[in-house]
Amino acid sequence: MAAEAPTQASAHVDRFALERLPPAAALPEFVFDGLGLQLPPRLNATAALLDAAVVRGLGEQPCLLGEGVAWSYAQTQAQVDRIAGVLVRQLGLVAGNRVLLRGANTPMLAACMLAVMKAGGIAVGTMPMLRARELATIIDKAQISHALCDARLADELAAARQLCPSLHTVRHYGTPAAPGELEAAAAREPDHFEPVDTAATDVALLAFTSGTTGVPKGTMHFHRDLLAACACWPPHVLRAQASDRFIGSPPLAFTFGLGGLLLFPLAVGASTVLLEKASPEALLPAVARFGATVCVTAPTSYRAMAALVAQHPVPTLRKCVSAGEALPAATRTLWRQATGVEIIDGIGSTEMFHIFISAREDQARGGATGLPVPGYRAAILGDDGRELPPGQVGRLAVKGPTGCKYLDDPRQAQYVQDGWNLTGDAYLVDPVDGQFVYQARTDDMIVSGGYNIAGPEVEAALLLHPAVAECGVVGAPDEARGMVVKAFVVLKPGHEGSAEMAAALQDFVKQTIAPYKYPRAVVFRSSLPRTETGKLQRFRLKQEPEAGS
Ligand code: 3UK
Repeated sequence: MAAEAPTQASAHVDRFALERLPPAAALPEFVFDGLGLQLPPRLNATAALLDAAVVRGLGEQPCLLGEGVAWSYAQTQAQVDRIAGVLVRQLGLVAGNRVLLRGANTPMLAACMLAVMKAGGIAVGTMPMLRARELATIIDKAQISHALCDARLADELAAARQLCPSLHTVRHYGTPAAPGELEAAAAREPDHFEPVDTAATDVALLAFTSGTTGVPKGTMHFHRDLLAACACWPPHVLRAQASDRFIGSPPLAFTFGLGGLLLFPLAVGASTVLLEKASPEALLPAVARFGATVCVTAPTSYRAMAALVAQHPVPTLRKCVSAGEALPAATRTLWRQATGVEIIDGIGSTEMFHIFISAREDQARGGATGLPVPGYRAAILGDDGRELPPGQVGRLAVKGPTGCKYLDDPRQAQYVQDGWNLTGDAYLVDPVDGQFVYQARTDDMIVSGGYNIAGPEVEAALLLHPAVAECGVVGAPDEARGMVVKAFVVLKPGHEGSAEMAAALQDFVKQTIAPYKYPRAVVFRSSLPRTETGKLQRFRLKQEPEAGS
C-alpha cells in the first residue's frame, strides 16, 4: 500500500513542514502489510502512547524516573498537559510550529517533547553538546519559533538566538531541586490538555542526523511513524513488558534514544530511567540503583562496562540492546561472559526512525546483525540497482512503514532510490543462515591491492586481542597499493604502544582472519574521535596526516 497524500486534513495551521516534504515521486515506498497495523487517519502520538496507557489503567504505575524524580503515568500525563497548556495559551504555539528542545536526558525533557507533540507542534531535539553555531544552523533550517531549554545550557542557545530571527520565544526549565520559569508557568495551567487532533501524516518530529560531515539533514517523522516503530521492533524482537524498567545512554535528541528510552517503554506501560550522565562508569551503578531490566546503549559502552561488572553487579538486567554501530563479536562475548545476557543488536537510522534489522537474543549470532524486523523488507543491491544473491557484498536497501523524508533537501535522491531506502551501508546475506552481516559504510570500504577489505572486520579481529581496549581501522593512501589498512589502537592500562606490540597485533590479525587483511600500519592513541552518539568518526582518522609505524 502506498502512502496516502499527506496533505489531507492536516491539523497544521503553520504549513512549513507540510510544504517541505519531498514530492510524492521522491518518497520511499511505505509498506504496511503483514503486521495487522491499525493506524487510524487521525493520530496524536502522545495521546496514543501516554493518554492511552492511563486509560488502560496504568495511572498509578511508575513511568518516568530520574535523579530526584519518580513520576507515575498519571503524574507524567498531568505534567505533559500543563506544559502543553503553557505552549499554546501562554506562548502562542500554533499547530505545525517547530519547537527546539535542549537538555540532557531527564524526565522534564521527555515531558517537554511529549507536550510539544500533544499540542500539535513539531519537536526538534538537539544534542546537549551542540554549540551556538550548530544550533543556529538547525534553528534556521527548521525555522524554529519556540525553544524549551535546560537552564544550565542556556548560554549557547542565547548566542544562537542572536543569529536567528525566527526564534522568538525561549523558556528555561530547572531541576527538581531548583525549578525554573517553565515549571512556574506550568503550575498556573490546568492538568488536563485536550490533544490536538493531528492527522496521522502530520509531522510530529524533526530529527537532525548525527551525520559525520556536511550540513546536517533534517529527517521528518509523522505521528504515524512513531506508532509504526512501536509496533515493529519492540513487540517482535525486544519483547519487553509493563514490568520492565528501561535505562540507557542515547540522548532523546537521537531517535535511537527517543524510541528506546521513551516511546517504546510507554507503548508497553513500562517505566524508564532518564539519566543526565550515562557514561559506562555512571550507567552501570545506575542499573543496580534503579533496578533496571532493559539496557539501551552503544557497543563501546558494553565493552567498557563489561570490564566493570565484577565491581558493580547488575543482576536485574534481562535485556540489553546495542545499536548505532556494528557490534563486534568480541564485545558480544565479553558482555555475555560478564552478565549472562546475550545482546540484542539492531541496525537503525535517523531516516528510518529506528531499528529495521535485528535479532532476538535467542537467535543472535556473533558478527551478524540479524534478519529484517517484521514489518520491514531488506535487500542487498548491486551497483546496477539489482538484487544480489546471498554471499555477495552490496548496498543495503530497506522499506517498511517508516522511511526517509528529508526536510527540503536534494540528498533525498541519494537515500531513496526506486522506492528503497539506501542506508549507505555495505552488507551481505549469509548464504547459510540468511542473517544480514554488516561490512562497512559504503564509502569506508578499503580497496587495497585490488582486494575489498571492510575496516570493521579488522577491528573485530583486533578486539579479540587481550591488550586492545578500542580500535578504529581505515584506509590510508598508499602509492603501491592504492590504500593500505591502517589501525588506530587504544591499549588497555598496563600495555605499551611499542614496535613489538604493533608487530604482535599484526601477527594476531593474520592468525585470526585472512592474512591479506592485516593492518600494514598500526598507530597507538589514548582515545579515538567519536560523535556524541558514540559513533567512531572514521573520516577524522582518515584525515590523520602521518603514515603510522
Ligand atoms: C550505522 C549500524 C552496524 C549504520 C540509529 C538505532 O544509528 C542510528 O542512526 P544514525 O542515523 O546512523 C545510522 C547508521 O549507523 N549503524 C547503526 N546501527 C548499526 N551499523 N550495526 C548496527 N547495529 O551505518 C547506519 O546506516 O545515527 C540506530 C535506532 C535509531 C537510530 N537512529
